Amino acid sequence: MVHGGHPLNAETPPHLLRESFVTPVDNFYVRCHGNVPGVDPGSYRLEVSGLVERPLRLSLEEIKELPKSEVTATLYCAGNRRTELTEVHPIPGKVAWGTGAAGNARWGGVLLRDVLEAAGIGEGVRHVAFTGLDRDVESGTGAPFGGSVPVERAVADGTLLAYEMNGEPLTPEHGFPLRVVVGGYVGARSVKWLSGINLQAEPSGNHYQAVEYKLFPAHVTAENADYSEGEMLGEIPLNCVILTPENGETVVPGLVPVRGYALAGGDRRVVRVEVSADGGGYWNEASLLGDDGPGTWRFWETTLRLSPGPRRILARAFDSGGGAQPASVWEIWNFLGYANNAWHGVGIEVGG
Ligand SMILES: Nc1nc2c(c(=O)[nH]1)N[C@H]1C(S)=C(S)[C@@H](COP(=O)(O)O)O[C@H]1N2
Ligand SMILES: [Mo]
Repeated sequence: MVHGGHPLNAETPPHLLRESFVTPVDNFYVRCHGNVPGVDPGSYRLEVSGLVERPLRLSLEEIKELPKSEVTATLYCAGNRRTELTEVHPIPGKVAWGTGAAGNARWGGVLLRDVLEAAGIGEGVRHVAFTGLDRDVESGTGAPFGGSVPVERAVADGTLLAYEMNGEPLTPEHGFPLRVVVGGYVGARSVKWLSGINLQAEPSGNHYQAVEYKLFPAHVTAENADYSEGEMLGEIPLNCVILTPENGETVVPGLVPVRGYALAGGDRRVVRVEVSADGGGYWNEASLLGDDGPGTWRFWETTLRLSPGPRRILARAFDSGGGAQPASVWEIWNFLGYANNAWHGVGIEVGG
């Protein structure tokens, strides 16, 4: 489902997303703020600079000589489920994501930690900033996309410089030849077409760290926002989505399978998913399938016995930190439309 050709933005329809735990590259959502740069792998260089003992300028070959790691990690766009937030108040000028700006892949590459250690992490380093090779269209600045993560997350096991996605070289849309993958963090920090890594005391000053991808309280609007305020998004908020049945679907009365994904942020894990067919009065515990650890979504399923009539099915998750989700979008509306993790609902018709 394409939201725009330039910049290229597309999401995965719900039933396709639920087909496989590892999302095929062809079905994987794409989120771009500018062009898709064509990068020549031969002349490509990655610069590592800032508060380091030895600045580095690495070719792709030199990067591939470092020990290879493989990580399963879910990319999750902070704007996923924005459309549901517009029920409270319109969010003009922003991509109208449904539930498919998320995908799970097997990433191959090198640990960011290994590259940072080769450069030598200098004194006073608090943040690791990434810059891409694209030219931004959305903000009108024409500057490359960028963002940062705290140094503790940069050296964690789930943070990779990836050159492979599901066993193949990255495709142009997903960041060829090299991208960052930060498990447990919003997708915006997983910078594609990576050109530079800078070690610094402060978070990145890039538009997409310092201005966008920030969370504001409900009383702040586009007109009165002070963009130096607001909380920079980092760890993915706990979330749970029903993928089948889909909104508006008609199902046969009797036993109806309900399936979806759930995802926790940081190092937390999804420990329980509950599904309700009566507006949240009674909750059935769903079965959680598989567990690839933090940073990776969990698929879940349950079966509800449904009699004819219109029904609204709700789902919610709980994480290993005791975290739970807000019941309604009214509790979390924000004018940029990020981090919607209210209980997810689909309206279906039981009958036929
Ligand atoms: N250089 C660059 N990196 C980027 C972006 C971008 O526009 N430019 N978009 C970010 C956002 S907001 C998300 S959600 C993910 C999406 O990754 P994908 O397109 O591979 O699914 O990439 C991130 N990395
Ligand atoms: Mo995103």
